[in-house]
Order: sequence, then structure tokens, then C-alpha cells
Amino acid sequence: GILLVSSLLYLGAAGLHAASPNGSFKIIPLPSMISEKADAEGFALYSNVKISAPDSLSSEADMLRGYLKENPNIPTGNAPGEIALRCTLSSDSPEAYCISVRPGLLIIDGASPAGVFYGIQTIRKAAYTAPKGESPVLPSATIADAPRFSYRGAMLDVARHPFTEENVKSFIDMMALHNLNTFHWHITDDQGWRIEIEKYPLLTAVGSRRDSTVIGHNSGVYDNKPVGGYFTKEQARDIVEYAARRHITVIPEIDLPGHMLAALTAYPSLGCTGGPYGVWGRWGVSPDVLCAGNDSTLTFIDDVLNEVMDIFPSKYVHIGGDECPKTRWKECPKCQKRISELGIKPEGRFSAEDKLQGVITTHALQTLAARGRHAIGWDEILEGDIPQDAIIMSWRGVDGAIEGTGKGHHVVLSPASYCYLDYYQSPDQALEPMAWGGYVPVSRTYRLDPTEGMTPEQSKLVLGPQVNLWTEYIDNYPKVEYMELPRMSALAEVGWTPQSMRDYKDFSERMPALWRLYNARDYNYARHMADVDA
Ligand code: TNX
Repeated sequence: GILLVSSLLYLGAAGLHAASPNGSFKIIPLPSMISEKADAEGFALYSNVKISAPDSLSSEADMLRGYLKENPNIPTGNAPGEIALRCTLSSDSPEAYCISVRPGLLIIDGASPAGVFYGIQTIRKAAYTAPKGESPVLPSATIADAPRFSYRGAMLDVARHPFTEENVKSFIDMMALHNLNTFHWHITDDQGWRIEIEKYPLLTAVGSRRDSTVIGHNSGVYDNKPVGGYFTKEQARDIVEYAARRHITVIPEIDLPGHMLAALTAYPSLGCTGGPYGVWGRWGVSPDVLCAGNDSTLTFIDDVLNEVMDIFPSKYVHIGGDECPKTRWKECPKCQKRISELGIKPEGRFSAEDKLQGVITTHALQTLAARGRHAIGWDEILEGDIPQDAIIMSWRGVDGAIEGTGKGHHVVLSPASYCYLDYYQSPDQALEPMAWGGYVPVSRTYRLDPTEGMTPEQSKLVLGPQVNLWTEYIDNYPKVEYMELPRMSALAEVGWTPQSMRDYKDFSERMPALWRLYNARDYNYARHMADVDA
């Protein structure tokens, strides 16, 4: 009798601690190295687990606590063990981290707070690999991880349709979950100017409002519903800070000299014809652009960029440069005078007007350089003679990236045919919400290899990939999520995981765990990938 009782006691005591692992690591983006041990015991997660961290990691510790609480399967209770955050790892990449999981102790060691943050994201995702309804017990394991690229971006266009500060923060959270670290904020365009600039109050007073929006693909029929909204400097600074806590840099884009109709409407003297202009309610490329022969244009660019640099501390500022038709410049006496004064001659495939755009780009670059910043521009800026420190964002395919790196520029890859999330993600367009066109399923985004077709020298100049969401047809935030997810997860792996380890089938098998996280957060993701139990 005594023997039986004591052995039952023994089993009972062991049962309290010996939590058996109930799921192996299924992480997107796939870490560089995971080695799971076949221990009978693992690390049971509790939302009130002790988290120890130095003061320098208190923000990361708070984030971790929040992530544990967000998971409906993680219990509170008499939590055994401890999660220790450290920042002692030495690595070439500040974003590198190591994780050690043992019964009772889970250590996340980063090369910097950013590395710790990505280790936390990995644990956060691992906690969704337990079968539905079971509380997660992670297997004993060692993970060593670092990103392939230092730039992993997502662009959101708030010009075609404005979104709220809360929406933008939610977008930033969605990025963090996918280990993305650069938020490209497209904040001005023909259809709206959405950032406060003190020297030019009409940019927002006039340029942030349009009376009506065209229905569908430029049908010619308008809805007669005014659209407006902009971000104050204070709100923008708030967003910068919110992003920084998640190790995300905000890169603002002031798209120039094209896509400027909202600014021209506010200040008609900035255009070649003097207007009047109207904030556009249709889509496409406007022939009216900043006048290149007008001195006030360069002053305007300097003033705006300086105020933008006051708000955004990012090393890079995006100056647009895409789709700038030369129609007006060809007819404008002031622009033609400027061309002859500067002695600009057409050269090869470039007209004198193309090279005039290069003069404006170079001017903007110098304004940024005076404050230690660098310019990013869409691949069209390669058409002017531009300094080598300009960064090329390749969108019209990958050719801009290959040409750009060939000329010694750093590049970001966001080729439309892989990275444009305003394109359809299912072949069945009739069943999908309206999109720009095209067909970019999650498998297509996954197949981008940013250095393909480049020499090893060129490859070193690739900063990383980026997904872009243009919002002509996206007038509500749930649709933003629908277009981003799950394609953002494919981009995450393009940007993070070594190419030799990437495999679409393996990726698909890791998706259901991520979808459980999407469910817990109530993300409105596109579910037609497979009918898995997510
Ligand atoms: C081209 S990509 C544009 C945008 C549109 C987009 C629609 C780029 C630099 N310019 O103005 O919104 O196509 O896909």
C-alpha cells in the first residue's frame, strides 16, 4: 500500500513539470538553423511566466508579455520556469539571435535589441504550432538565426485612400510579425497630400481633399463622395516612435516631380501652365507635374524635404521619381530655357527632358545629403545622370535592379510581377474584390530571389525586397489586410531565409501555424490557399 501511494506521488510531482512537447517549430520566415532535441520534457508556455531582462530590453520584454497574452491557447497559472532575454550574442548582423529551449528555461539572446525582438517573434509563432485547443509546450531546441537581407520592406499608399493613425499602427504590427523592418510610407500623390507641412499649409488644407472618386477602372462615372484626411506632424512622429519600438524604420515618400497634382492644386504656380488644377479623383498618370523651369519648384522641394527630415529620422528618404511624363516640359518656355542654360543634350535613349528630371533628382539628393540622408527613388531615376549614392527601387521588373547594381547603386527589389499586392492573388478574378489587374499569387511572391541574374559583386549591393500596396481600389482597412495576407508572409521568407533553404512546399506546410496566429489577431487574410484547419 505504502509503495503504491509513494509511486503515485512521484508520478504526480513529475506530471506537474514534465510537460511533453506538443508541436515542433514551424516558423515563417524559416530560421537558418533549428535543432530540436528528443527530450521527453519541453518548455510549457504560460502568459504570466517570469520574464527576466536587463533594463535595456524592457520594451522587448513588454512586447513578449503582450504576445503571450494574445494567444488564446496559452494559459495563465502557476507558471514554472523562466524566459530570459539577453543581448550578448556577437554576430555580423545586429538582427541575429539565438534561442535555447530547455525544461524550465528559455533563453533568447540577441546581437542587439532588434535581434532579441526577432527571437521573440519566433517564440510567438512557435506557440501556434500546438494542436488546436492544446496549451503549447515547446520542444527542447537550439535555434540560431539571422536575416539574409538587412532591408525587408512593405509600402502602404495612403494617398489614393487615406487610412487612420490606428490603421497605420496596425499595419506596422503586421509587418513586425513577419520580421519586416522597413515601412515605406507613400504619403503624397495626385489624389491627395497627406502630411502636414508648416511652410505650405494649403498642401493639406486644399491638397488633402478631393470631391469625388471615379468608380472602378476609370469608368468615367464618379461617386460624388468627398475624400480627405492627412497626418499631422505629431501623428507622424507618433507613428515613427511606434514603429521604432518594433524595430521598424519609417521611410517617407514625397513623390516628385510627377504624381504631384495635389500639390499643384494647392499651389498652382508650381506647375508649368499655372493651372487651375484639381486633386485627382481618377487613376493613372497625370501630365501635370512640377515645373522644372521654375526656381520656386526647387525651393518647394527643399522646404518640404527639410520638414520631412525633421519628422522622420530615417537614413533614407524616398523621393519618388516614377511616371513623370515630359509633355508639359516640352511645351514650357521656362523648362526649355533651363535646358539650354544647363547645356543639356539628349543622349542615347534619353531625351533632354529626361535628363532635366535628373537635375531635379540630383538637387533633391543634395538637399538630403546636406543632412546626412540618402535618397531612394523608383527605377525611372536611372534615366537621368544621378549620383551613385542614390538607391534604386526597382518596380518595372528586375531590370532596374540589375542595371542599378551594374552602375554601383544599392537597390531594393519590388518588381510588380512578384511584389505588387494591389494585383489579384487568385486566378478567379470574378470571385475576388476589385484589384488593379495582374496575377500575383502567394506562390509567385515566394519565388522572387532578389539576387537572381546578378554577379556576386552586384548581389552585395542588394539591400533587400519589398512588397507594395497601392490603394486605388482599397478604401477600407480590412481590404488592406486581405491584400497583404498571406502574401506578406512569402515576402518575409524571401527577405529573411537563405535562398538554399527556401522551398515553397515546405513553406506551405508551415503556413497553417501562422494562420492560427492570424485568426487570433482577427486578420482578414485571403483563405483560398488550402482548406487547412487553421
Ligand atoms: C504604378 S509603381 C505606380 C503607382 C500605381 C501603381 C498601380 C509606381 C512607382 N507607380 O502610381 O499606383 O502602378 O499598380
